[in-house]
Amino acid sequence: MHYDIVGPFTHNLTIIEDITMQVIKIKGMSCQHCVASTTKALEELPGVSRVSVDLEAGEAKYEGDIDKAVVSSAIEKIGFEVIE
Ligand SMILES: [Cu+2]
Repeated sequence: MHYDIVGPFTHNLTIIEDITMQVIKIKGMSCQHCVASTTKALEELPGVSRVSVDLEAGEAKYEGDIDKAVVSSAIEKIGFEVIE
């Protein structure tokens, strides 16, 4: 019996990469200083990388498989709120 594992495996890797890119909505950011604090707080979390914060959208994107409660508390610690 022959199984072709190469095709499906490669395909799954692409899907996993999409899933690990997280988007959260943050309330309270009003200037570039807030963006910098938020970026720093997220980058300091273990396993988080490729952080990008959008001030106008009130959004942060990051890559990483981390409990959202940990992310929320890190954001709350610097004075903002994760609303989504
Ligand atoms: Cu600010």
